[in-house]
Amino acid sequence: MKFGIEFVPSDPPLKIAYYAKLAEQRGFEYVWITDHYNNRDVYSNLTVIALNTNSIKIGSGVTNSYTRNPAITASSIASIAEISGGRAILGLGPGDKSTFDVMGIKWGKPLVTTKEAIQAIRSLHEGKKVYMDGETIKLAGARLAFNGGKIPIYLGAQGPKMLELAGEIADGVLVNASHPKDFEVAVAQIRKGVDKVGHDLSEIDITAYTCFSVDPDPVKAANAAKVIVAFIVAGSSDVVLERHKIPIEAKSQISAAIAKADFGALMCGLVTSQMIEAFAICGTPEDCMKSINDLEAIGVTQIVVGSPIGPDKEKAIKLIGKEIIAKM
Ligand code: F42
Repeated sequence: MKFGIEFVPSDPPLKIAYYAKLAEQRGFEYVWITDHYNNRDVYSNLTVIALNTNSIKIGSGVTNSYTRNPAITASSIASIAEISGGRAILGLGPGDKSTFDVMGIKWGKPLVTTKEAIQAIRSLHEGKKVYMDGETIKLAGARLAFNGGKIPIYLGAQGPKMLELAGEIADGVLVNASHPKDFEVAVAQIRKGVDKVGHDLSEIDITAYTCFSVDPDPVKAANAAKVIVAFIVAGSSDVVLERHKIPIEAKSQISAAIAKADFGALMCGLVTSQMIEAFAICGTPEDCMKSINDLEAIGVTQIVVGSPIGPDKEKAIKLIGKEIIAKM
């Protein structure tokens, strides 16, 4: 099992770089930075991390091809590859619709758009002059003037078609889920894509992009996870909630509490232990280790430790290094 760590750049870049360096020292192999317009810029963060680390691989986790033209993305991530000495990974997904709405960006054909963007970016990284008259992506002779080398592309995917596409064309897939039940479904879909193109499942890095909260005190770990789990429940499809036997009406109750910023209600009852079990890897290092082993048995090859990481980020990174990564 490989370990990655996700940071949301709601903290200043130098603080994130400090955590990334700590993670590198504690055995993490990947650091992923999220991309939303309302947080600090993903590529600025990746640059600062590249300059403050030596070996950890650094990726956008994930950018999209609506807010950034694929030619710009090809150039940005190739710049990170150059700055980091070849450690860059491009994580690309269809994007977060709610952030597009407020920017006035129309979210059309996410599957086709993402597929065409990956094809365009790969061709640009191969040094080609790209003419593309796709359904949604149009390039008329774009070419990069420098060489970023071969950069792995990971697809952020949850839906069945997107997971299948990942199996067909991506080097890795970042699945926003933490529970074996979700990965049973996801791996079957990824396998369909892999089979379609005659590849082997082992060629794709199946990554669990988890909500993770670890602490020697399991109650503290659970409390730290509650608000994140609330957002996951609010954003989950009915199919996913049913899979985990979570009442569908809980979604609207939690969404209403989030809309009113009623965090007291989330902390004291609305977010249940059943929800935390379904949507987070949470508890003591031993509890987390058990969940990780269960995911590995289903085919997960990378665990991304995502928000909140733990009640105290720095302590949690050290704890994961010592009690989980070193013991795997
Ligand atoms: N989104 C961000 O904006 N920023 C991030 O930092 C971020 C991180 C992240 C990390 C991991 C991860 O898994 C997702 C992450 N996301 C992030 C969210 C990501 O960008 C997507 O919003 C999320 O993965 C949801 O995508 P999805 O796989 O559910 O795909 C959606 C688009 C979907 O509906 N998929 C359907 C499916 O079955 O997979 C396919 C829909 C379809 O076929 N559409 C047709 C098409 O061509 O696109 C068109 C149909 C029509 O009628 O027009």
